[in-house]
Amino acid sequence: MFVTSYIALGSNLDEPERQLHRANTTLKSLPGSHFLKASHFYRTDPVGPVGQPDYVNAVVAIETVLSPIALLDALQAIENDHGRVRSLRWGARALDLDILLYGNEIIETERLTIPHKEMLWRNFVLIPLADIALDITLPTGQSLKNIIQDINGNGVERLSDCLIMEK
Ligand code: ROI
Repeated sequence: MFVTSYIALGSNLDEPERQLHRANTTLKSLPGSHFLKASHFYRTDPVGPVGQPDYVNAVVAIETVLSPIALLDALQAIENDHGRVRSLRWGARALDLDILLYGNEIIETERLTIPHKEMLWRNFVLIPLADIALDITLPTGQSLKNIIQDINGNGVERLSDCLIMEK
């Protein structure tokens, strides 16, 4: 059975926009999955350690038969392929792929927390997510419309018309 999953993309190294375009291309051929939509790209102020380059962020929707762990493994393989070195926590990275939502599931294991822990207060995640999923309700019962009422767009600037809607 296909489950809809939302994945956040972020990069602040090695031509971030190119990293995200490449990641979208790779995600389109993810095994057992169909690519549904991609948000616009956004230039965003770095959250966390100071002195990092700006990020480019986006969110995509896929439908997949992969289990959450199989999806996580596939995304980590793509990150590694983009030369990400998992050294510094919260440090600069060529490509970060995070599972935000997996159907209506709530998952808390050592490797996975879904919905993604920080998504509710990161405008660099919520703003692109709202491009493609404004009408969703999270497994916690909160509607995205309600959540984004409380956030501001400071430090998040739309870059391009890179919105892809395939279905
Ligand atoms: N800051 C921004 N703006 N975008 C990100 O994707 C991002 N990712 C991270 C931390 C270091 C928290 N900061 C970020 O992992």
